[in-house]
Amino acid sequence: MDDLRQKYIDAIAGAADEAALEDLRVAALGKKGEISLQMRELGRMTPEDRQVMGPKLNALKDEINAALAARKAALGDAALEERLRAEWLDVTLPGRPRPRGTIHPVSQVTEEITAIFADMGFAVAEGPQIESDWFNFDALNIPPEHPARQEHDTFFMSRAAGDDRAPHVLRTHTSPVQIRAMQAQGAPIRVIAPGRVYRCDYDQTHTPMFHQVEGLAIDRDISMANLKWVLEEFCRAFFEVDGVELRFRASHFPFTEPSAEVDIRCSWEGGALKIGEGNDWMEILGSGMVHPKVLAAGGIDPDEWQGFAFGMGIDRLAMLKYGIPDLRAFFDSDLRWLRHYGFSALDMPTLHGGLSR
Ligand code: 2NM
Repeated sequence: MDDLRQKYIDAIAGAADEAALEDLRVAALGKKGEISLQMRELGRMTPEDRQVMGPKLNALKDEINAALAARKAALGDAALEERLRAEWLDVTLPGRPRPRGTIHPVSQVTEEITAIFADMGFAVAEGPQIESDWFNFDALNIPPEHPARQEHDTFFMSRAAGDDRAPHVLRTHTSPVQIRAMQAQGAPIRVIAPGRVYRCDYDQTHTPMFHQVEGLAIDRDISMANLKWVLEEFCRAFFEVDGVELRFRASHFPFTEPSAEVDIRCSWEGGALKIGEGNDWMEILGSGMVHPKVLAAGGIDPDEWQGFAFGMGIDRLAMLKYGIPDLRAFFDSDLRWLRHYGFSALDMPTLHGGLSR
């Protein structure tokens, strides 16, 4: 019995894995196991021998079961230790390098403007950058002989000789998008149209491609008062200043009547622009009540509906808000400029989060 005991205790202590342990359990305690066979012998013993051997065999069986369980636990611990050693990770190491691209100020400001107007119920409308001259001019009350048609420094699409399709241009403003939106949705309507526009002009303050956002709100009883409130709300939210003050100056656009240019109160002390204080005024946008002919071109009955429209330059708004001095650098694709003025890709503008954080 001592030999039997020693044999199994040693074998269990040396078992390399759970499978070896199971083999030992079967060899000792299985149906035909050595200890099981011995226990079956008990029946043939004298009562005196059985009294001695019975408890000894039971104790041996318990001891081997306990040794099996202990070895199994030890093997499990060793396996866990090995995994902990192999899968060790220094969580204080720097993270993976982030993508190094940044959001261009024009994209950031477009998102900010969109969030502000979305909050006031304006949807975003889009349209083609190559437009027929009807959508870009005629529909906006700019007939062929109108001087504004020359002032727009239009890029004309070239046409092969004999091509008699309608002349097309690179859109000089996003107003044609508003015409298309009116035609598609009818009244009432509330949309903004942000996007690229093109004019053949290049100097300190002009690039041949730039960005504009225009807004349009049409209903049965919309007035200049609604226009003023919407623009004040916009400026308050965009410049993140409570005390904005706007000044409406009578002006002229072919597509609005009456028309107003809008100035914002500001100061330029020490070369730094401050919005909402000081004694200077800076022009920031154009606006007015949509001309009846423009409503008609959009398929909307001017006897039943009226509304306001406005337009502003996104690039200039980005320069003003983020203190970017040179417009032309916007489109140079200079990585150092983009890293300096760009925004984090994960920092999306929201009204509740503060637009520019
Ligand atoms: C401006 C100024 C005034 C304008 C007009 C329209 C349309 F298509 F609805 F008639 N959209 N935007 C508008 C009005 C644009 O930009 C300086």
